[in-house]
Amino acid sequence: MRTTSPDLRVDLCRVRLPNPLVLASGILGTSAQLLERVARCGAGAVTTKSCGPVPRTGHPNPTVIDWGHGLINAVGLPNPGVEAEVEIIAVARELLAPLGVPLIASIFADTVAGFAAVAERISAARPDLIEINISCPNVAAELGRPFALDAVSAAQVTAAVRAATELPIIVKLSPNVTDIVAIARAVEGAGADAIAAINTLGPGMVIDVESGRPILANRVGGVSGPAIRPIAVRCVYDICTAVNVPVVGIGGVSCGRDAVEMLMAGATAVGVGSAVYRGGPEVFGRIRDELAEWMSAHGYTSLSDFRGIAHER
Ligand code: RRO
Repeated sequence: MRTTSPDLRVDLCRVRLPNPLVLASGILGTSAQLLERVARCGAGAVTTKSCGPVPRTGHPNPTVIDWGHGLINAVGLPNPGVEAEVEIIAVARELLAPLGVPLIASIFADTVAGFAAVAERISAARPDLIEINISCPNVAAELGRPFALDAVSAAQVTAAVRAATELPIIVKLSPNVTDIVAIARAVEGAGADAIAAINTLGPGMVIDVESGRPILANRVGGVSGPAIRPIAVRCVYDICTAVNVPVVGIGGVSCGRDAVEMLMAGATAVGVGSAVYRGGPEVFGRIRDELAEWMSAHGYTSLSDFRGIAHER
């Protein structure tokens, strides 16, 4: 008997994704051609590396290491600045359109007004969605405390960006807080169309025991990969109980089973980041196929058949 393959399509803020797997910001999102490559490998949407008002070099090397159970990074927001990013997005749009893979432009700034200005400028390049990165853990010394660490400032940034663009906005939250639900509620109230959770955990530190020195030049960095997945799943689960906007679940997803878990926690889409660093962009096709196989084996024909079922009692 022939069985039809499950329908992996999903709508995120009225933007259609061919499957729920999203390239997380910060991995391979630095050029239009890399974004296209990831899309061709099977991603359902791709996110650019976060871009700010002016060019930044980022931190000195080493900036990323694989510590055995995931990554630790202090890349330090290197980016070409919003004017150059507009050009990258314009080319990426052309390359991605025939593939039907939407583009998410990730932005940051060090002030509320800066976020609004970058959002307004980036909107002219017409990405499908804008991700507001208020949660980078690696630049507090230069840019100040992340806005994601308290509900009032997270809401201020969200409201300012809301007023600056008509594009759908996704606010990326930090796990490094005592009450992520309060922050999720605040950004929803301020006009977020979706929430991405989570950014990296920490900061953490890895020391080279032969030299006795921290390995990252920045000494500390954000921890990602399989070790943080249970924290990400808990954050997504808790946020989904509290808000009505869709959630992009990010954190340690590296196989179809992990994507299923995020969806069961209530995520509408699933970010993949560190797994791409280890396995290359081909991980998207693998995770997508594993997700489809799992659904077939369990008799599910669409993602909504099991999204959020971990909440059922
Ligand atoms: O560039 C970085 O160091 C960085 C960013 Br913008 C972020 O959002 N999360 C992270 O772990 N690293």
